[in-house]
Amino acid sequence: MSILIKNGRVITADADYTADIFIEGETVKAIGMDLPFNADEIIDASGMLVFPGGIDPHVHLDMPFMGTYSSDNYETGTRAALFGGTTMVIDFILQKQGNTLQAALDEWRLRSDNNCVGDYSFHMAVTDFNDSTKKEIRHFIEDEGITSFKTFMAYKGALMIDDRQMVGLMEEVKKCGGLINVHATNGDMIDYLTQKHRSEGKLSPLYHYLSQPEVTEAEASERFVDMANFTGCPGYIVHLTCEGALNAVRNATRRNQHVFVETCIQYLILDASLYEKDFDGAKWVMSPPLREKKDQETLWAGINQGLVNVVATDHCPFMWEQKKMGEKDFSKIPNGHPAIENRMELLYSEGVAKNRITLNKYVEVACTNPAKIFGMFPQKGTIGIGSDADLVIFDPNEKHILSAKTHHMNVDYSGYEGWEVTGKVKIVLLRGKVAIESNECKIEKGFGKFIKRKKLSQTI
Ligand code: DUC
Ligand code: ZN
Ligand code: ZN
Repeated sequence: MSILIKNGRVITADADYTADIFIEGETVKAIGMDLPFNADEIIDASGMLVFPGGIDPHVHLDMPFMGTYSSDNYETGTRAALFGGTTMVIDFILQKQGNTLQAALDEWRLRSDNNCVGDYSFHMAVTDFNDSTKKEIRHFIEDEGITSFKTFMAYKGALMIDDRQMVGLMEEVKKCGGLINVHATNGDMIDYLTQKHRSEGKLSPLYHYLSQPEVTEAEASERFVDMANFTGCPGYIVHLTCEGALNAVRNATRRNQHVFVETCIQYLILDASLYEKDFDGAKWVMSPPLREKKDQETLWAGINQGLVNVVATDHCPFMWEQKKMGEKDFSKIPNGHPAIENRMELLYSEGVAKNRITLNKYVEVACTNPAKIFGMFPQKGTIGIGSDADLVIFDPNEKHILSAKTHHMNVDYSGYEGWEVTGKVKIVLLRGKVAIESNECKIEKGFGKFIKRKKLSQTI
């Protein structure tokens, strides 16, 4: 099967030109003006932008969490991702405390294998680092292609590890050529503030926000950066939200340390005033919480300064009925918000169309850097000869409205209901196959492939 995409404006992290793209099988075979190839299918991309497929390296599908499961499974979640121009996701496996990493991988595979529509990989969350976990790390990096290890400095009593475990894990991961991802917030402080608010009868979603002030994230980010510096282990801070935390990373650059930083689309465009809407605020109960307008400015600037490297989602949807588990107590609201389908269009509309970032920067943070940092470049994350033909054909001018009535995520509300966005994903190709066209998904569950990742480079 071959496809010729004609006359698109091809955008990569470092180039912008008009060309044809010839695809044969799963990969790009040629790029150039007026390519002289016959193809089984021709797509006219005149007036359109052509991006590499988006990569969202932070999603939680079908995940057991806070007494329930996130409501998108591997089929609905990866399909919704494709509708929004994201061709690959990296999901999280959670080790159960007292169990092995292998047991967790086996459990996650039962839910994910043969169920994905789009491509996927896993990070391994280490929630119990001990002598036997230590022996499993090399196998994951070298044999399973799972090269990044997630740690939680919060969720005390459930997922959190202490600094002793963190440093031990960092030493081992560094030795084996992997990377540590971290949820960097101070779990003890958050636990104290949460219990204090509950004992004072302060139970609305607003107190979720007030239990996780900026200092809890700034402090933990600084501690993480220091431990990464001490051990020499490559580090990646997930869902960084605020000025204080970014300053910790900025300070580390003064000693020539680089820590990778991810923010999520919601932290760039939503703010904490949404928690003032009584229980409706539960739609945006996530950890860390939304912050202030000044933090949004810091994060946009951080992208342009090269301090923020990736824009992901932390997609972790729950139906409204599930959110209502915390109607009488904010600490029981399942944490998370749906965005897997909206990330690429929102980032274009709020970032590129509003002149906050360039087109090249857009591709860099939404496609290329996730592929580079997580060991998939140049197979993924760019448009080049030999790369997987994961492509998004995008109309930069079409305006449309986001709504739960029209989205494909398995969740009955939208965090962006009624938002008008400029720019629309029109056609998506995944490994040379048309996956999305005319607002329809053309591929089935099982098409999505597990992508084994390489060891990580420490530079991007
Ligand atoms: N934060 C969330 O909001 N949901 C899932 C896990 C996390 O860290
Ligand atoms: Zn997290
Ligand atoms: Zn997460």
